[in-house]
Amino acid sequence: MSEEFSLQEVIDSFKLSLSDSKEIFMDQYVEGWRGLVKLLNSLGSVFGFISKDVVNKLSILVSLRGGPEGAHYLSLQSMVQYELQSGLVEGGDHPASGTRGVSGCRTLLRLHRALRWLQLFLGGVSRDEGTPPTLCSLAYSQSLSQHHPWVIRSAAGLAFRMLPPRDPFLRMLNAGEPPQAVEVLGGAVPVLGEVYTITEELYSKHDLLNLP
Ligand code: 1PX
Repeated sequence: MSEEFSLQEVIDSFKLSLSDSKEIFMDQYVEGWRGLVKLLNSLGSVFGFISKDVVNKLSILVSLRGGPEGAHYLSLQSMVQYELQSGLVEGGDHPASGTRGVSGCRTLLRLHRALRWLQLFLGGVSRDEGTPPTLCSLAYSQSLSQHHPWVIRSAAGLAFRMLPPRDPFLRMLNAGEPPQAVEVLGGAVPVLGEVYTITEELYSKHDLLNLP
């Protein structure tokens, strides 16, 4: 994977994360997020606190996947089953993989909620319903913000105002000129939507949507 952000690479990773039987593979899911971090990093230092949080969550998932229990973290479905059976969902210690007090399920839940934000935001941009700062803040208020305390909400609000206008934003996606980038974006939304819906159903079925 190149150092530069590519929207197509992100879409491909999330697409590849879906198996034929609609399981979601962890490695490709993390890869998709790694791609998004590249864009966050290129947006400037006001987005640093967001990127740091995502990187931190990805490294927890990568440690669990690379640890002795790694086989259980092959997919989101196998992770949920394993952590439920082992009493780890609320946050267990995994000394061998170096993670303590956190679970894969609660860590991934934070990214899952953010994926809803992304789906709403990119949907709005692709339909040209407003400028990136406006759409970003609208999508945030319809999703993630309910899970964040005031201090995070206000820092996020400040960062959103620093987002570039539509055309420069579309060019940052590295998916061609703005009209082509819009087309690629339109293709991204259903893929993110499918990953989101499958995860939402999985978490809801096991009553994991409010993990602390
Ligand atoms: C195709 C281009 C799309 C743009 C890509 C940008 C991807 C950004 C993804 C943002 C992910 C945010 C993850 C937040 C996870 C979270 O909720 N963490 C909080 C709770 O964690 P805890 O472990 O304590 O329970 C944590 O407190 C969060 C801190 C960071 C602030 C999160 C603000 C989220 C704003 C989302 C919008 C990002 C703006 C990007 C603009 C393009």
